[in-house]
Amino acid sequence: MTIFPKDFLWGGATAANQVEGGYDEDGRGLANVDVVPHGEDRYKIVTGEQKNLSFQDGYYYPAKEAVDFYHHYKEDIKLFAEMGFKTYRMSIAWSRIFPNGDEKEPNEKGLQFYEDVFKELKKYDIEPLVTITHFDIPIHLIKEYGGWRNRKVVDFYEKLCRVLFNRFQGLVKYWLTFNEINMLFHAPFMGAGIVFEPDENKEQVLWNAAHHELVASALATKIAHEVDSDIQVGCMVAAGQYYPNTPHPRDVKAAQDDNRENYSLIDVQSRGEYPSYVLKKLERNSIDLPIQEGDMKLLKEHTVDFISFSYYSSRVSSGDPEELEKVEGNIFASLKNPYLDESEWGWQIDPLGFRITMNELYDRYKKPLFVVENGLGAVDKPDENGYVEDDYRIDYLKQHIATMKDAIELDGIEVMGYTTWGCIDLVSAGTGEMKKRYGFIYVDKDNNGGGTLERSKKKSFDWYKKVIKTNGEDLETI
Ligand code: P53
Repeated sequence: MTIFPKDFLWGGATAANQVEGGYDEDGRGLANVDVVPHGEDRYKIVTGEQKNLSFQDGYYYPAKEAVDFYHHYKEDIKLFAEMGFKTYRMSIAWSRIFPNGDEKEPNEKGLQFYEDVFKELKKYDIEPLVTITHFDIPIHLIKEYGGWRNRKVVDFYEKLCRVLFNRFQGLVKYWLTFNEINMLFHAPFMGAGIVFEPDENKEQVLWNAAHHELVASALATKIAHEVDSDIQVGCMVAAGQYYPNTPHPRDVKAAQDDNRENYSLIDVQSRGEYPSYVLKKLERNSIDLPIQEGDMKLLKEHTVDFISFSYYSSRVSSGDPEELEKVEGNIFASLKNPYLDESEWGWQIDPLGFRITMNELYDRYKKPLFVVENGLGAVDKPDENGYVEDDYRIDYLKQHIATMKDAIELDGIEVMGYTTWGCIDLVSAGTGEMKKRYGFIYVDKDNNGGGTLERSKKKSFDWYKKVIKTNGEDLETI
C-alpha cells in the first residue's frame, strides 16, 4: 500500500509555444505568443499595453524555434517514458489547426502532428493531458476581431473544440479548457489576445473577455461530454494562497479579496454561477457582463469535472497603503514573506503553502484536484557532457511532493496526478529566457538562440524516475 493512489498520474508539463518551435511549418498561422520578444518590452506587450502584432527588427523571438519539440518529439517522449511518466501535459497550438482561426476547414497537417504525438505517447502508455489554449490565439483573431473581447471568438473556439474532440476521440481523455484562466487579468495579451485601445475602460474589456472564455469553457465541457462520456474536462488556475501581511483585520480582508479575485473565474467554471462578490463589485464599478440568452444555463449545466492548478509560491497581501508600495513581482504582485527563501527569480519558496492552497481549493469546490504545474526555475551549470547536478531542484520538488502527500494522507484530499512544470527545459513564459530552467532534461540552447538543441539528463532525471517507480514513497535524494 502506498499513500498515493495506485493509478496516480505522475508526469511533466509543457505548453506548445514554449517547446514546439516550427512556428511557420506545415501551414501553421502566426499566434500572439510568437510575436512576444525576449527583453524589456516583453512586459508591456504581454499586458496589452504595447501593441505588437508582427515581428520587428532588433528583437529576438524565442517561441519561433523554442526547443524544437516539433522535430524532437520522439526523442523527448522516449526520455519521458524512461522516467516512467504516466501522463504528459501538453497544449495544442490553435494556429496549427486553424491558421487564421476563422477558416471553415482545419489544417490537416496540424491535426496530423498532434495525432502523431498522441500515438507516440500511447506507445509508452503515457496518457496525454491536453490544454486547448495555453496563452495562445491566432494573430488574425486579434487583428480582425480584437481577441476574446469579441463574442465571435467563442464560436471559433467552439469549432476548434469540436474538431479536436472528434478527431482525437479515444486518444485523449483529459482536457483543460484554458491555461491559468485568471492570467487574463494579469497578462491580458497572453491570456486573452487583448491589446488595449487608448482611453478604453480596461476593466470592462477584461470582463467581456472573461465572460466569453467562461462561456467557451462551458461549451467545450458540454461538447466533450457529448462526444465521449469518458472524457474529463478541467479548469486551470494560477493558484498560490495569499496570506495577510499581519493579523490586522485590514490585511486579512485584503488577503481574502486577493484570494477571491484569483478564484473568481474558476468559481464560475466549478460551481456554475458568478459569485456574489463578483456581481456586487461589477455593479459598483458600472461594469456589465455581456450575457446573452442561454449563457447562465450553459454555465450552470456544464461545470468542470476536476480542478487543475499551477503552484509555485504563496503570496502576501496588505491593506496598508504604505506597505503596498513595497509590493514586488511583475505578473503576480506580492509583498516579501520574511519567513521564506526565494528562487533566483525572487519567487518565494513555500512547500507548506502548497498544502494550504490544496486545502483551500478542495474546501471550496469538493472536486478532485490535479496539480498540473509545480517546479523551480533556476540557472543550471552543465558539465562537458551536459550533466547538471541540480540538487536545488530535487530539494524543491521533494519538499512539495512531501506536503502533497500530507494533503492526501492527513487532509483526505483527492488528487488525480502531479505534473512538474517544464519537465524538459523550455522558454520562460514570464521572461522569455532559456536560462530559467525547470527540466529533468537539459536542452543546449541559450537566451539568444545559440546552442545545439542537444538533450541530456540532469541528476533530477534519475531521482524523479525513482519517485515514480516507488509511487511517491521514496523521495530521498540519490
Ligand atoms: P515562468 C507567472 C506566475 C505564475 C504562473 O513561469 C505563470 C506565470 C507566467 O510567468 O505561468 C505559468 O516561465 C504558466 C507557464 C509558465 C510557468 O508558469 O515565467 O502556465 O506557461 O512557464 C512558469 O517561469
